Amino acid sequence: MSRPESGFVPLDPRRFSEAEMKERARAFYEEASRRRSVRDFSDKPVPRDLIETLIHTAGTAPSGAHKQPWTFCAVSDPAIKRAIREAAEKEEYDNYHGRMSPAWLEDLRPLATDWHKPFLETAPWLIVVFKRIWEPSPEGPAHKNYYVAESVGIASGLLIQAIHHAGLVTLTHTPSPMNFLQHILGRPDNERPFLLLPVGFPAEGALVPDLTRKPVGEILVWHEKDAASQPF
Ligand code: IYR
Repeated sequence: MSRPESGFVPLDPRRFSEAEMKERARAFYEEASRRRSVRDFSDKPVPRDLIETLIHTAGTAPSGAHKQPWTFCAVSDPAIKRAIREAAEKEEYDNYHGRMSPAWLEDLRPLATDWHKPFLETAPWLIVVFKRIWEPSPEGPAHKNYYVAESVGIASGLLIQAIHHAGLVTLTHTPSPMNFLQHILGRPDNERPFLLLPVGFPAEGALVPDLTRKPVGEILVWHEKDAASQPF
């Protein structure tokens, strides 16, 4: 493959034996499969530098044209958390009292969610993920970013996995609409809120819904030449 002579450096890949690869993949699956969305948080503090490392990891995500179109706000200020809770509960009250369809409410029933969002104050940190639609340019017109939802979605997935890996819990909270976050956090016009992640330790005795995940055979479709598809 031809590449320009400048602007490239050698890749430094890690190499494992096939057995090591399979073991690493299996262990990572085991770890990932333990992750649960948690709504009952402890107020036990989480060190600031730990949060910083988690966000550093999120920032390793690939992004369209490497524009890195994300900003992460880490909120521990109780006054700001309260303002976010009040605004989220106001929107969610309206969602649960008419804005969500009967089918949607029925689908949420096993999760036992409602408009009360105490975790927005209990959790020691709220990480608010913003997508950057465009980049301001001091001279000339603003530059539009590319594949912003894909890029920020991948960064958020990495962040969620990093949180889990560190032994903390989170919830992909989606108050809707959530433009209030832009105002409360004073974010500029090129940013839009994407996800709200309360982060902390689970409350003592926290419960989670008794869910199962789809078996891999249900989510995986093979397309191979000459190979009979192998049911798991
Ligand atoms: N955003 C609402 C409703 C809600 C939607 C989904 I999709 C969930 O998985 C859970 C809740 C709320 O946060 O309550």
